[in-house]
Amino acid sequence: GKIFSIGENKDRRRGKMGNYYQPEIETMPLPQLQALQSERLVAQVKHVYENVAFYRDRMDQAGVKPQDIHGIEDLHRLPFINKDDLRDQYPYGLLGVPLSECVRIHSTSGTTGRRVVSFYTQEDVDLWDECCARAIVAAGGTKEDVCHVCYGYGLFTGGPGLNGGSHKVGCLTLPMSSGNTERQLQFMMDLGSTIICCTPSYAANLGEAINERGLRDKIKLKAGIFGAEPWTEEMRRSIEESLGIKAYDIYGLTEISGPGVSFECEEQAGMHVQEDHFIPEIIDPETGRVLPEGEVGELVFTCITKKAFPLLRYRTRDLCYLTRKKCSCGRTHIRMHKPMGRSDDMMVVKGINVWPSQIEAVLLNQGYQANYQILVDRIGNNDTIEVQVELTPEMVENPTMTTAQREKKIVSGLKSMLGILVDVKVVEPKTITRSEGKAVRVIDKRNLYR
Ligand code: DLL
Repeated sequence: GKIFSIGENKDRRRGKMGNYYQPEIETMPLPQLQALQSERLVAQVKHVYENVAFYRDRMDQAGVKPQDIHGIEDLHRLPFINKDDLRDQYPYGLLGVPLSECVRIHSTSGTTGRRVVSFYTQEDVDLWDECCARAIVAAGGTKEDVCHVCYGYGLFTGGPGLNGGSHKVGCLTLPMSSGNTERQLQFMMDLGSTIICCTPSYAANLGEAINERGLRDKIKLKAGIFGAEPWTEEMRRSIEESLGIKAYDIYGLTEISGPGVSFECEEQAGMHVQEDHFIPEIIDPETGRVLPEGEVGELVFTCITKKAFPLLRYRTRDLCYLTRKKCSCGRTHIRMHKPMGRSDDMMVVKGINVWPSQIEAVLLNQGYQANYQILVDRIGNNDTIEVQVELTPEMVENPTMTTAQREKKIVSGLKSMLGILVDVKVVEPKTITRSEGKAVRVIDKRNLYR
């Protein structure tokens, strides 16, 4: 089918109900949206079967032919693909079009160290930019805005994705890339940046730098679009407060295009998945069974419009749940809860599953900022886990507790969250390395011996 209004943004509207970039798609009634998905899925399955030997083999093995797929109700019949398949097919094995049709690659070393390279046709780039434009408009962006992009530019998708979206919206785009905080602040003040796009950990660092320098009233920021790593509601509140903005979550992954696979609206209650391009499913990571709405499991995506790197039923390893509950923003697209962590970010410490986000929630609830690190090791047969967290400057100025009291309080908070005893060390401000892109929260020395 025809891909809706590529590059057209004349239909952009700021309604009472919300801000849409493409209202007729973003608020499309569900039956119509599902009919569109079905039509696109059928075409996509045919496309990959005809053009990608890998899929043809997999589908033949699974005994499914393109003509067996009549619509989204048949999606579950298709085989999954996972990160290992991407690695095995590196670099060209999953290409859906001749290389001469591709105009760009992006890549990620991935949290697990495996390289993933994804390819884009010009049309794929346009669709992706459009996805990012929807996210920017949902965060209140218009052509009057100055959009300060300090996600990394280069192979990482963050910078180029939000940059493309910002152009489509018509914002004045500042392609800052990451790092060099002094320069970020200078441009932010001189050019009056109103929207900032970066990782939440870098946003927290910028907030800290701005407040330390007393620049808060020289900054015009009103909204931030933060993603690429897990972050908690506690961290959202702390960033909103320190930068004086509304902070929106955005999700995506290189394999499925980049940022903008889903994004938050003004309700800040889960991210709308751009269902006209990506069909999400939640599965039981053990059995592969599709789970009903509302249950937590592994997020799986099927790309129904992308042509160069058309992944079907790709297992992301991200854990979350989906909801079709009506959203007051007026969007009809399904919402995903922010990933609580990846199944491969989960640490098993002393036999207990531990996600960094659980630890972060405890720390921020006790008034710390997200300057922490988790050190895991194994001594003999015993796992050790230590959390180091910085005192905030206010805690140093007005000490209400001794360090020992602080540590004891965190230990007990972590005990009730995780059920295990964690060593805690409260350290001086500025002792933990600041991140400019994705923060490194966990140092697991046990992995060094694998
Ligand atoms: O991080 C794309 C991106 C750039 C998203 C900028 C948002 C903003 P990758 O480097 O391939 O791509 O990493 C993808 O990061 O599978 C999640 O585990 C994690 N992730 C991305 N966004 C979020 C988020 C980009 N909002 C991996 N919350 C994904 C939690 C996220 N985790």
